[in-house]
Amino acid sequence: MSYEHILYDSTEGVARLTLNRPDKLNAFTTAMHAEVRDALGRTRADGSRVLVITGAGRGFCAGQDLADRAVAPGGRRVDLGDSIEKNYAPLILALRRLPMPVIAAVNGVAAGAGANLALACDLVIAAHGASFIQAFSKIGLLPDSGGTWTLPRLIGNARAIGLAMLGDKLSAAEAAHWGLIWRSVDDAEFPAAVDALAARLAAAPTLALARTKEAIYGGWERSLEAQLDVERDAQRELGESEDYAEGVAAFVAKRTPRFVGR
Ligand code: LHQ
Repeated sequence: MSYEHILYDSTEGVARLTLNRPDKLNAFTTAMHAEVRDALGRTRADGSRVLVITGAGRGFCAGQDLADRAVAPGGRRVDLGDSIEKNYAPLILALRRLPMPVIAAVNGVAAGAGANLALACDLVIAAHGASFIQAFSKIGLLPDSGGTWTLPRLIGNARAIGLAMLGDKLSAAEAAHWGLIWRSVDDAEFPAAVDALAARLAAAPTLALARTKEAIYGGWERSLEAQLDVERDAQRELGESEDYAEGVAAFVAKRTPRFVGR
């Protein structure tokens, strides 16, 4: 499949998916969803060990393209649930299930489903000039793409409800201060900071990171007792991995480990 609305490449273990409709602040159309789905399907086969999602131009993603025929009412009834079922929900679940870390490199405004796409990623790094807007209430909708699940878990009900009901812009710095995202960095340092983070994760023990994200996200649904069992089982598996053997050997030899991701 060739891409019209995104860019995708993978080099040295780093897959980079760029939403590429800059004139529309990279708002999602049905066609763009199909391309993103296809690209996500490539990441494992092409040997990627980390995925970076970012936006072309001055925005990260303005959420659903409100002019797309699939969702624009214009006097007719539209089934928004259909678009969520076919496009947004599978996208969010695919990111959570990807057995590698996913970085949202938020270069500019992230609004509506664009904000919640970023928040579904494992690490969110944003440029100071970027912002997050739960734009849904402005058009009579509720936060989707996992927003009602993710927001309270990250920042608590009080702030989640404030953001969701008011739809105000939250700066990247404030988002980092609230614990909504991992880090906010100076605009000038942003590209290098993203590259450094991606390179570091691409050289990390990928299988251990995959089990870490599974355990942390899944833990919200479990008791402590059940979670301890999950940790035991995962540790048993990881204890047999090449990366564990390498990690211990490198520690004992006082050298830098060379992880292969298995
Ligand atoms: C856009 C969009 C956009 C189309 C900017 N669509 N063109 C799920 C399932 C089904 C249906 C419904 O929704 C969902 C999930 C959702 O995501 S709902 C929420 C959808 N998103 C929004 O409501 C955000 C709408 N955008 C904005 O509020 C502003 O554009 C923000 C605050 C993001 C940025 O404002 P500015 O920096 O002032 O830029 P702008 O408004 O001038 O936008 C630049 C261009 O991008 C402009 O096009 P034009 O041809 O006039 O230059 C906008 O129309 C276009 N654009 N967002 N979502």
